[in-house]
Amino acid sequence: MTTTTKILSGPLSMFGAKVQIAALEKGIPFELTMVPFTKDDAYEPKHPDVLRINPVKQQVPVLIDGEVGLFDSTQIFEYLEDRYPAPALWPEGIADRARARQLEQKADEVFFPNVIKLFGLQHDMQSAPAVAACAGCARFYEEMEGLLATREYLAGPYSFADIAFYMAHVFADRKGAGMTDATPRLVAWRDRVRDRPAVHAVVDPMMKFLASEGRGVPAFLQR
Ligand SMILES: N[C@@H](CCC(=O)N[C@@H](CS)C(=O)NCC(=O)O)C(=O)O
Repeated sequence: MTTTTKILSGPLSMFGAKVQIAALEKGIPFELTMVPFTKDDAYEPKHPDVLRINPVKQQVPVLIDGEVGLFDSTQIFEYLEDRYPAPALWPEGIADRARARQLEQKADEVFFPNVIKLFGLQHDMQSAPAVAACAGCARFYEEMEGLLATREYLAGPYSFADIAFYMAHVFADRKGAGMTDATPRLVAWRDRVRDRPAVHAVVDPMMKFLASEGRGVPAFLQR
């Protein structure tokens, strides 16, 4: 018996978008459920599948594939790569894979925490913590610019690391810490990733949702 793969995400979930993009890149048919999302950006009421599979954190994304139920976008990436190896989204070779995984983790855990700080500082972007968070993003952009001196994508071939950092930086841009002309290779990378059909298929509806609510859409995503 074949079962349908299910992904639970949210209309503005950057972690959910990572998983959706990866599944599309791998050509995995899936059923998408957008969990309830209130006007004040709360994920309420919690979807029963989210409560069942992620009872403590109660967060999306959640993936259900037959007997497997998982939460956390990075954990889901690992499962998708094992379960659907082609096309590969980790590079070949132990060292390159380790570097790619580290980059994916840094996008979520080193870069994105700056963006989370900016969420609460939009009213005072001149404050010391907001300036520090923007500087943290700029430093990270410089580091990624350095990597792109010798390769087209962050870890060599297009990978989960690109998906993670692309989505994180879309939210950074929304919150006032987008990339600039100071990192031209990174800007070109951004446009290459943006133009992938799987990325469009996920990010376009997200931007439409933002626009429908009168919220800002990053300039590089306005058409
Ligand atoms: N580390 C998790 C983070 C997931 C996360 O922060 N999800 C947010 C949406 S982007 C969420 O569900 N928030 C609702 C809540 O915390 O109640 C991942 O990579 O999936």
